[in-house]
Amino acid sequence: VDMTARIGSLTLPNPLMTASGCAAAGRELHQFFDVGELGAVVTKSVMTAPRSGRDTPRMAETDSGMLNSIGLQGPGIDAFVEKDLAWLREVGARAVVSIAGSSVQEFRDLAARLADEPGVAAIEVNISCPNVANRGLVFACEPTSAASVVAAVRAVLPPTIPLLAKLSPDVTDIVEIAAACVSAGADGLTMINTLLGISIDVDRMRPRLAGLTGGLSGPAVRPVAVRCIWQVQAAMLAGRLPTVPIVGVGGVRTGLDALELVLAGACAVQVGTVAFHDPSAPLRVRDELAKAVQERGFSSFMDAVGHAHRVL
Ligand code: RRO
Repeated sequence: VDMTARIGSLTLPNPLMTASGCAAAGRELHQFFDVGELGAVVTKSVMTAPRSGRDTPRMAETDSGMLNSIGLQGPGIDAFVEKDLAWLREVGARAVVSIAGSSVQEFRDLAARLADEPGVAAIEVNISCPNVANRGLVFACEPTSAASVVAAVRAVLPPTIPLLAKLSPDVTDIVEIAAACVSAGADGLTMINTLLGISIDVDRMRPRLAGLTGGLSGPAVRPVAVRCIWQVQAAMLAGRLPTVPIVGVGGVRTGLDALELVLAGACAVQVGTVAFHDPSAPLRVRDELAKAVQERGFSSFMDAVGHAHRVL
């Protein structure tokens, strides 16, 4: 079965990617498998300056998923370019670089810096981090804010670098946000970031995370991801916004989980939380998805994308 995935001008050997944040630049995973085998490695969102992130504890396991309030810890763009991007090039991985800014100007500067660097397969603008100090900085929660980031980044990137906008599930109307991003020049949409949550330790009778709220990931959010992908794909099919590729992410642990996102409309799938206890999961999911697609009679992966919307 032909597993080639197309995201605008970008052609990938397969649709499996890491999810941003779950494996930094992929070094940890490379101990377990060759990250060059993936469709792409999506890097942890990088900001202009180095950051230590939020206070600990900032990870909490719950029986319905993982909560994190990392708060954009990272090396900053200079060290990222010098060390991480160079390493990804060395190992032959396709790099989708996730960027995060606390202003439109910061997003633009980050994109301008990356525009001239070799080895950037695509940019994912993270406008949906739930762990920013001020909810007003979650650009993906408001259509005009989302559009202003996307337009500013698109303006400084060459047309050869696709721009993905990563959306938040914590919005009233995901289609409205998606449409604003596409109108502003997004070449694709990544859905979804984590879902805002709180967990309380009933023994200590206090919140588990130092920062109180965190982003929920893992299997519990998969139906939310499927719903967001479904709604945006349905709106595209109905002509309510131009058709662009959707990259699906949310609680995928197996090939059949990935297939669910694909049938809803995703033409690539990111794997995150499961890799914390099964580091080779992204590659396993690739192989399981290939088998599942073939077993259902598709000769190419792209034929399965959005199949569940088809009228019989
Ligand atoms: O670093 C984080 O706390 C974080 C980010 Br940037 C994000 O986009 N999603 C998330 O769950 N955590």
